[in-house]
Amino acid sequence: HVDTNKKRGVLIVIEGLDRSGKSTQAGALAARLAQSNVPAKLIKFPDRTTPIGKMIDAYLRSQSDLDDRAIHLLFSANRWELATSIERTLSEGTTIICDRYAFSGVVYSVSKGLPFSWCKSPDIGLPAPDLALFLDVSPEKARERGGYGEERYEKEEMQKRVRELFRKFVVREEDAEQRGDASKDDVTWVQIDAGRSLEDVKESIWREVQRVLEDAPRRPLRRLWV
Ligand code: NYM
Ligand code: MG
Repeated sequence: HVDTNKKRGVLIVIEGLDRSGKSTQAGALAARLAQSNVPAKLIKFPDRTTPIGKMIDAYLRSQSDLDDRAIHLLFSANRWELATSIERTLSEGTTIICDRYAFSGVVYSVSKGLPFSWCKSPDIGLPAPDLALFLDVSPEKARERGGYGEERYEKEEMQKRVRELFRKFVVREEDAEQRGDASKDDVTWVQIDAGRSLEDVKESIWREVQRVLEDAPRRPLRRLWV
């Protein structure tokens, strides 16, 4: 007997620049969901623990060099190797908070000069997030927070390009929504001003999450960019 009343979990993606406070906020959100008795699991991409993840890690720390397309496909493969487990977890009723997802995949690679649609294609069909939060922070704020780290991409010029591209994702989706465009990506984006205090950012995120926890379980899980 299948319990058709059992609510599925919700897929929440948190995206943003390096230094935007994503990981802190993702952790805080997981804790808050647990306190509220919502079963939740925190995951992050890249998942550096798998064999593919280890290749990505070596690349990011400049211990290896890879063609831009090759590393792009590895980032995507790293998501696909976890896609089945994500779907299973959601169908068991556990909500997933995902620190970076396919949107990071696209914007970082497009920032290096690869074509937008080429970058999207390997991630077509992944479980689509019910909510994508873009934690927006200015390069100035990131600098105040101690600047970027030592990894590849953690340079101000690159981060500026990445920021503009993330914003395009958000705006494009909002526009499609308003036009009632059927070809829209079916991803609900919310931009969060992550330059504010930790507490303020936490509250904004919590408001959005409560809303999606109400609505999303009634809809089937969607596929990304199909
Ligand atoms: N990154 C992350 C990509 O270039 N493509 C991807 O698909 C993903 C998921 O990896 N600078 C980049 C963005 C980051 C870097 O991520 C490592 P993190 O969240 O700093 O560990
Ligand atoms: Mg980083």
